[in-house]
Amino acid sequence: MVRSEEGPFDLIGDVHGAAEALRVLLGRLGYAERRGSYRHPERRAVFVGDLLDRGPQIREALALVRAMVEAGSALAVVGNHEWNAFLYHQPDPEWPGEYLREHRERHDRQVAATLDQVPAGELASHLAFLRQLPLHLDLGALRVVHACWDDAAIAVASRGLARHGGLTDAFLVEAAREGTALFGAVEVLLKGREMDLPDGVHILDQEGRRRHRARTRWYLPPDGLSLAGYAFQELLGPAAGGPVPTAARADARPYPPEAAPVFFGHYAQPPAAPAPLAPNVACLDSSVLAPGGFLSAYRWDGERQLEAGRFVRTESMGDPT
Ligand SMILES: [Mn+2]
Repeated sequence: MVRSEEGPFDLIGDVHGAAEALRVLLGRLGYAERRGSYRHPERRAVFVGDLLDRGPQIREALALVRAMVEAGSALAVVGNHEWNAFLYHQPDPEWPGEYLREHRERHDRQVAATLDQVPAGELASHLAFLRQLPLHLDLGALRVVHACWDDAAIAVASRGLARHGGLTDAFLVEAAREGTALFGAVEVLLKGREMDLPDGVHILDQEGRRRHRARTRWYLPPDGLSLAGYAFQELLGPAAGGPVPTAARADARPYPPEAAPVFFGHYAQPPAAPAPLAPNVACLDSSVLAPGGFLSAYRWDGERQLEAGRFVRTESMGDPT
């Protein structure tokens, strides 16, 4: 059969080592294991990144997705956890003995599950494979990025990839340096946009500490929205209903309603029935490892207006049994 760049595609959210959930999801989507990888007779999967870290079956998840990509039955983009892994394992040429991502306690904790579960040689092989994946996918009628679609960031990243010949060591060195254009571009694509919060409003981070920065709903125009409405995270404090700060409004580049549908992960959504965030915007990170969370996919057949009925999900896998 002829397979065009227009699909059909099944977009799959952040796996984070939940290989068992992934097998269930692929089964529901009609994929079956044949000749060493999951395949579908007519469709291809697209992974939005964050395959590793945190979960119980990271080794299996990496092998499964890699086999699909190598067999041509899936595409995938780099997530911030893959990116962090590249930098964590890459020696810093300017500081002998150091790495591009410093081996300090918080960073060690983020990669601990992956290092525990995946033998070093195997992980090195998987990281070399993952470094061949793109930072974004523009399939014409469909767009995929881990966190935030931003034309300016894509232009900078694409020039960097062309200049360095891909995600080479030299690319990583340049993009790891805060202050370079490449650093900023990779941050936006893989971690999204953030805003500074004014006094009287904060978020609680994963360690329960108050933070005065929050992720923005970058696809929305901020005019007329409250801070709480523009933030991707739950805002606390008396000023959460206040207006979006001027700096964040100036920084905004809302996703055009006439642009091709865009899919991303990254923003762990509270457990709820999956639905598009806007007619041409969908997030597929449904917190597979959290209590009540699940793994999500979207069955895309070329439509420009996304439909709630096309989401496919696992049961909640994160609940203690
Ligand atoms: Mn992420």
